[in-house]
Amino acid sequence: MDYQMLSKEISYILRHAPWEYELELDEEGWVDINQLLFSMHECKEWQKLSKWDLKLMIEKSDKQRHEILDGKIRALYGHSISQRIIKEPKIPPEILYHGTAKRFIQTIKKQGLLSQSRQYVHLSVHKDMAFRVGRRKDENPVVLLVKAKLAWKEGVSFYRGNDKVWLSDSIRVEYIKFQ
Ligand code: HQG
Repeated sequence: MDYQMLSKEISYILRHAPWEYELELDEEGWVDINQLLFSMHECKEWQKLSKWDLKLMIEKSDKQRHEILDGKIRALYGHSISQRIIKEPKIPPEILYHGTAKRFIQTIKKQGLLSQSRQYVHLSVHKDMAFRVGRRKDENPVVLLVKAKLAWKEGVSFYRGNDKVWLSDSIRVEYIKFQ
């Protein structure tokens, strides 16, 4: 089993297109594992897929992208579907980081950080991880520092994705340090 490929497909389904597998997410993004397997078994590629494969996929992954609980599975972040995934607001750490491409900086300086095609802005706890996120789009990415606690104190909502990824609503320029 190619667990990386499986992880990409599961992310695609749970973040972007559950309907392609005739699935519906509940308001927190959960889907029943048996229903997911039933739909995926229709595909030749995933005919032998089991719930153990889903568990192994999570264990082997370089990032904590999905979680399993009580027979259900969900993506922890990254959603772009129009149905808003409900997250519980949490108090963020003092500082969070956002890695991005140089070519976006001028616009970010005007508009702040926007969620773009996703439901939330994605922020990293660690600077080196933000750098790697930015590397997806630019060989020499820029890492922005976000004054998360201050933004939160002034009314911006933050949510936890996993241990290393935080989500937020739009971040205005006044809370961003362009280093
Ligand atoms: C940029 C991956 C212009 C923003 C990663 C980013 C992450 C603006 C891009 C997760 C802007 C959106 C999410 C503005 C923001 N003007 N550009 N005002 N505001 N942007 O992919 O944060 O491996 O939707 O800087 O590791 O890059 O898939 O978000 O470059 O954790 O699990 O708009 O996805 O995780 O890009 O990445 P994305 P992201 P996985």
